[in-house]
Amino acid sequence: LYSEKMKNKMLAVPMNLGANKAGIEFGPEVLEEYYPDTFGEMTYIDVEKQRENFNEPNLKYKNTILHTCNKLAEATNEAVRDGFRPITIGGDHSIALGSISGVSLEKEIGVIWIDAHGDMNTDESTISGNIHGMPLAALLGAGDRDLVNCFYEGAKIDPKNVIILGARDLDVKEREVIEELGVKVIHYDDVMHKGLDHILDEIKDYLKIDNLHISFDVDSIDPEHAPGVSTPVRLGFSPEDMFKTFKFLFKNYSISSVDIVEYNPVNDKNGKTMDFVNELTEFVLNPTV
Ligand code: HAR
Ligand code: MN
Ligand code: MN
Ligand code: MN
Repeated sequence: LYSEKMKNKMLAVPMNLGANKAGIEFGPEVLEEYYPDTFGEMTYIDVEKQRENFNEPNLKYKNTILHTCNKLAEATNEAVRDGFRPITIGGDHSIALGSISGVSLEKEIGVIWIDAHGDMNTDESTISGNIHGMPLAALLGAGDRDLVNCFYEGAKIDPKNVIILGARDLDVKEREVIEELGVKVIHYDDVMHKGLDHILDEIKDYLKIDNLHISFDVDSIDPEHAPGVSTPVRLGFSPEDMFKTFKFLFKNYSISSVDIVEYNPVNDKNGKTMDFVNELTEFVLNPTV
């Protein structure tokens, strides 16, 4: 069951509005240009600009982001119904609101959110107003009603089936949201102190669900190895650690769907982030466990 081969459906979302910073929108096309064998078959979700409400400075570009997430949700939903594993290439992390909503309508899923950040802000706790800091909270039913009701009404996932892995930059009020909802966080500190093997055992003991969505933010990796992101945070996983983690996840869970987000080619150095994203995507497309 767990290492079962699935057909993949590659989706690309060239959007930066959730990060409100230039560069991330070029991710998919740069990957496609340099690695056509891996990224040549992506279906692009267009980002159609919607009229925005500038009285909502805590929800920047909400309407366009929601419009895009709804289209993405339709695409991941259809992929799952047709027996495919949707792989979404971002784009900023707000798109996970769409990818996960589409999958969760078809099957009950857990989520492992691999990120330097928690993405657990609401429109009330946010400092930046950037929606890429909010998708996980919205998926759990917290925050702005329109975000929470993306694709279909209400929460999409249960906090007991969620782990944030590798956090090392959480906002003060964001921590309160995490606590209120009861989401398990494995801080990067814990990974350093306990070692990755111990952490993987901990994940296995905690996440008792068959179907798992992996939402992978490239900024979870140490910026020494992956500088091509919009919001780098010092320290973080090595590429080797991440391959080990992905192997573990594919071995122990039925991976319903994957996001790979926040790659920003403008900040990359010698293409090393791009090379890493390519290698990781190759593994996801053809996992060997
Ligand atoms: N927590 C900060 C905020 O809400 C920074 C969020 C940065 N998010 C990402 N995605 N890069 O993880 O604005
Ligand atoms: Mn439209
Ligand atoms: Mn993120
Ligand atoms: Mn992040």
